[in-house]
Amino acid sequence: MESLSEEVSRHLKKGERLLVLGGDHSLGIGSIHGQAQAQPDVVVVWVDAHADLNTPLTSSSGNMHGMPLSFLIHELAEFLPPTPALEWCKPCLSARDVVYIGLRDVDPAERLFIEQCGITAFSMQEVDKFGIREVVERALAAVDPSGNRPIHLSFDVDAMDPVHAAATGTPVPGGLSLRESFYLAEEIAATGRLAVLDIAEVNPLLGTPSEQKITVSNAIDVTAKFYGSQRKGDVPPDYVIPRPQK
Ligand SMILES: [Mn+2]
Repeated sequence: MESLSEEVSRHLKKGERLLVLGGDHSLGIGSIHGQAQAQPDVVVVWVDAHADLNTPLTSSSGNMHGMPLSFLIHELAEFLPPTPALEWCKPCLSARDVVYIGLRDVDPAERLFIEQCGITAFSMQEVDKFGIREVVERALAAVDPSGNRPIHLSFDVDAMDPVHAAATGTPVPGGLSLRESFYLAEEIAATGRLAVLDIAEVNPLLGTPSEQKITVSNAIDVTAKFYGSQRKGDVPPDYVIPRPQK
């Protein structure tokens, strides 16, 4: 995790953009920490069914993949016990630099942290209420009203409905449709400020062969949208329409 942080930081300092493939969502610790070292003004859009905001003390499962953001947000530092494996990781985000989209399975402590620290959160309830267009607009306005900060987009495939992404460790019904996921990705791409993208929790060992295929294929398609592929059609820069010979 520490080496991931160093790698992300090193590549960003060279002016590169990064795609970090998971693996479980604890990769967000290294990925975001690394970006914050290179780009201290980073904002984080966390797209997930889960808030991943438990501390080792509030987690009922003890799974590190349910905790990554708790190690990164200053406001939670007082709730964290010493964690030997993560001694290198110092909080690097303010609660107001983080926004959630897609939540629908949030533990009590996580809900309280969200409320008390003032993290902007759009659960599936808000997606239903406002529509994905307004949610994306509000989410970006919340963390980056002036529209000039580098974006870290952390995409857990379980944000999508299990119909579209069943091959994942903790699927939760009632998630983002494929079209909502595409729209979100297209809008983030359109900002031109996506510096690091995490794609987490694709697990091709889970589910039926058909579910595995669908999950991987959808994860690839959503990833392409984050990098500028559009549903209205793409034209490669060197493409020329063939004409008949005269
Ligand atoms: Mn999740």
